Amino acid sequence: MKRPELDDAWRALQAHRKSWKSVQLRDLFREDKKRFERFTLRLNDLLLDYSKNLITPETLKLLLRLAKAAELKDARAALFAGKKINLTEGRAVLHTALRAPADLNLMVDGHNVMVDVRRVLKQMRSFVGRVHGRKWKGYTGKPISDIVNIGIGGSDLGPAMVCQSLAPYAHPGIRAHFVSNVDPTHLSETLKRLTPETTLFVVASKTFTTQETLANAHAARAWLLAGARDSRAVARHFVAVSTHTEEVIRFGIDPANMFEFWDWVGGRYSLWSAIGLPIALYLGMDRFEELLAGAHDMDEHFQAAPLEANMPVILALLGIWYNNFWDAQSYAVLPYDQYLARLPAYLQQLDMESSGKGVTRDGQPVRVSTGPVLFGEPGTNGQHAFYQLIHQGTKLVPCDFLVAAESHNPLEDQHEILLANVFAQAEALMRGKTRAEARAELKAQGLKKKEITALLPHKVFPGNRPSNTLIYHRLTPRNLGRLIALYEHKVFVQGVIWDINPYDQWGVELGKQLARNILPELKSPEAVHSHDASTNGLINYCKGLREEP
Ligand code: G6Q
Repeated sequence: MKRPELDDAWRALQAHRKSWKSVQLRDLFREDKKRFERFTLRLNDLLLDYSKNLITPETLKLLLRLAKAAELKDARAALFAGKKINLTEGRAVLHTALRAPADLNLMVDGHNVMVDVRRVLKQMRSFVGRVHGRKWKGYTGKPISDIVNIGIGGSDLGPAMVCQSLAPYAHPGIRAHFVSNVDPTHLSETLKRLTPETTLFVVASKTFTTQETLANAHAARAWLLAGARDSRAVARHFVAVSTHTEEVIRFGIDPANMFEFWDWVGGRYSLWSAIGLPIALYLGMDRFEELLAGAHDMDEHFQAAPLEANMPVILALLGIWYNNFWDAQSYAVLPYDQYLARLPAYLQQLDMESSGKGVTRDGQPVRVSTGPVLFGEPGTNGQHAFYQLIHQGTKLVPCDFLVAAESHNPLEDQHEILLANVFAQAEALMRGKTRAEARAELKAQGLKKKEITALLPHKVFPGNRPSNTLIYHRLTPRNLGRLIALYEHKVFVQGVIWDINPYDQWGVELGKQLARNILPELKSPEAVHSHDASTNGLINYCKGLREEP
């Protein structure tokens, strides 16, 4: 930390943390009848209840002091203005421009990037219209029924998660599939269910050099041509989304069928760009634009709301409180919404690739702990699996619960059962169960004194386990846009306070480099000796197995 005021704010929080030794959340709720009103925020129908956190007004005051000392407002202004805040790649970070109102102008390197944004949105709308209007036809003249997005990481997780989340809004007659893994099983199992004449491939790659994506795209083209037996079919069945026209041409896709985006859109922040084409194809362009509008709602809130009433800022500061002052190593995202089943995987990339950094923006080793391990599963499934550790384990796992007040699929009282469970989990984590409460229960069950003594320690819940609850009316495109942007800005705020660059990902490079060396070794018949004993041993053992019948 360079700035003394930041050190002071940090030390004040360390001192404050010590005062938390004997505080119980259930007591804070009893003492402050306004705790819910005090610690909730709303944006339209989206409500964030953060009252079940290990905080008092004083905690928040000190956390906000930290945000101010980190000059958060200036950093936020630089983000939205298109300053090159991705220092290691020399790039602006402008996913917010992709969802900005149509009349905005935003200059980067002397060029109004909004002209490009509007052009590509128009191109997407026209293309989606042709596909939905059954005017875009496959090589036998049949309309398209299946979209297969071939991409990985940022070129897969966002659109895949959004399509799954918004399935109730799907355009009739269009199915969306996502192939990311280089494991040939992923593509093969997907194609088994499809027929070439009605399938459209969207090859999505910012660089268009990603090994996995190109391997899958080449295999998909061979599958198409095995059916079509005419290379002209490629133009009817392949479109590309990329920043690299030359690479798209090299692959053999007509640049007329290319949807462009730009280096100022980071991979894991790209679903708002043409990378969202499969979303637009699956849901329709109007729904895609509602998603953008939702994200823009959150952008406006993030820019305009005072820090103490600012959802992304509050979520970020709470994360910092546990990560840096309670030594929490992980963080659980628990959607009580089957449509959001892929949200934890999506947020895993957003958060862990952005915040998993060990050096500061100017290249010094960080002095504080950075991003936590994020995990999660939809409720109620997780309750029957890993929640035990969250309730009674030795680790503090802050949780975010997400739930819609209304289901898209009302079925008897099942949604009410779901709601009862999400509220109960947050309550149970907060309240816990004291020794006295547990003892009274066991007594009421008629257990003998000796049995009670033996069982009692197992029946106690320590409580004081923090959680946020995000609740919204229905999971609409607009609400989903708001939620995703909320987490994007949370990651940004934490990056400012930790003084790291959330927009690069050099940590994924080494494995890629080494895989490039190993591939030819695997293909050659010779035994391999160029690595450490373990890597040599594994490669040679694997080669031996592959020679067996
Ligand atoms: C995301 C990362 C990474 C990237 C993939 C795919 O922020 O940069 O997940 O999206 O490696 O890259 P391409 O889009 O270039 O194929």
